[in-house]
Amino acid sequence: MKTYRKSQKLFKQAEAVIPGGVNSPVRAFKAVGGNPIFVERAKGSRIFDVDGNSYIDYVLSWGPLILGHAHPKVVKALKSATEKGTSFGAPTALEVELATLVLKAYPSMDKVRMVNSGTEATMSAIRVARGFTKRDSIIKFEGCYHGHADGLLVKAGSGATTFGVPDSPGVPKSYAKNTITLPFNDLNALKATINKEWKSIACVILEPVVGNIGCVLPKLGFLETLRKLTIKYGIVLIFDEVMTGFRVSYGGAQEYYRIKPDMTCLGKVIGGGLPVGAYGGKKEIMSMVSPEGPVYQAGTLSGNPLAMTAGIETLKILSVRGTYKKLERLSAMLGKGLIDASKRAGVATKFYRAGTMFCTYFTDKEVFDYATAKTSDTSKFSRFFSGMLRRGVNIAPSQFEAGFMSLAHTEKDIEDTVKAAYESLKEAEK
Ligand code: KE4
Repeated sequence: MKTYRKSQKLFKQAEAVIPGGVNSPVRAFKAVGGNPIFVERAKGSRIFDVDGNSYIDYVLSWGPLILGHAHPKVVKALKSATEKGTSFGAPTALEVELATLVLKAYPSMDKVRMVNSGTEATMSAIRVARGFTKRDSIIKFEGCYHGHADGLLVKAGSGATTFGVPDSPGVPKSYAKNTITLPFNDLNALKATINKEWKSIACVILEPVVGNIGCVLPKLGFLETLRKLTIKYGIVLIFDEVMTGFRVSYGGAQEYYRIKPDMTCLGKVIGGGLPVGAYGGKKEIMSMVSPEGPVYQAGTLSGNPLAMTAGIETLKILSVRGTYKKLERLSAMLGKGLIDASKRAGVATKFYRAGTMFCTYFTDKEVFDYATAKTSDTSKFSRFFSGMLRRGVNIAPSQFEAGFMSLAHTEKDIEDTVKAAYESLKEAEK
């Protein structure tokens, strides 16, 4: 029987010194109830909590650890990099090496700038798009999360094509009014909005596969039409591939769906578990970025040698022939097993997957946007989550998050996961 005494004690201490006891809200288990486990260490496909419990991990730090935790080659490279100094605030060859690897994988980009988080990447990309087009409005889609910059914490105003309203206290109405929020996969709303507002629209930003409401796939023709419309009206198309990058495929969703965006945001995997974000695009757009151009963006630790080292080692391993074939085989095996477990347990679920990211929704409806994702039975999901945790499987503590596969997961891990899922599904159904 698992005990969580040390985690519970630590959580009490954490709540006294950190807001909500965590440094990022989703970690607090608010969506599923109970207290978070505190992790002591991780290796391969597993994490180990401070009470000595171990879990097969499908959160993988919300995506970055696609090689699995503490990959020996990444650890070795980081150790030697640390001995040479941790940050210089001056250019290094490592930044050139990672930028070159990223541009090779994402040919839609001519140049890329390293930052320290996905939030910085999207915030900066939007600023550059506004500077390039001299327009102020942006379009985003309901349920897409692009980090916590003010102008992105916005929900749809009343009526699909009116400007947004703040989705968090502290965001001035004046910031939100430039953000139009539309339903994902809704081509009618998109066409109506762009036809009406194109003169003021600098960019459309989206997660090409929406990982922040679980795993929502673009409908056939949605991305293609979006690409055509944005070209027609001179609107910058930004693919936020912070999560889908190197996850949906090595070249991200843009490779998988064969769409060339004007700008791309990356993060997570390219840092190999260290803080990195990146934004890039066509040279005529990126030439706007200071000091080459007038749009200002900066960062003390941008491109720091440790994060670059972890990213380079990670991409080198990912670029080895056959890697994504193995990732696809493992991900497909898990998907098939989870779908089968739901059928055997007699629980209505919908499973979606794009490469190595996936989600099981507790609904019998097809999920293609925020509204349909919200038809999920979140209390049933919470019971499922607790059952999986008790059985040694760590999944995201929210129905509206994606799960992730790593190269370190084994067939035995997946068999054990499916077994735990079957038992947890039956339990959740009661
Ligand atoms: P960060 O600022 O958290 O590095 O990246 C923001 C971001 C931007 N774009 C996409 C598509 C993202 O998924 C994210 C962050 N993802 C969440 C997971 N849903 C991070 C987890 C968290 O907030 O703790």
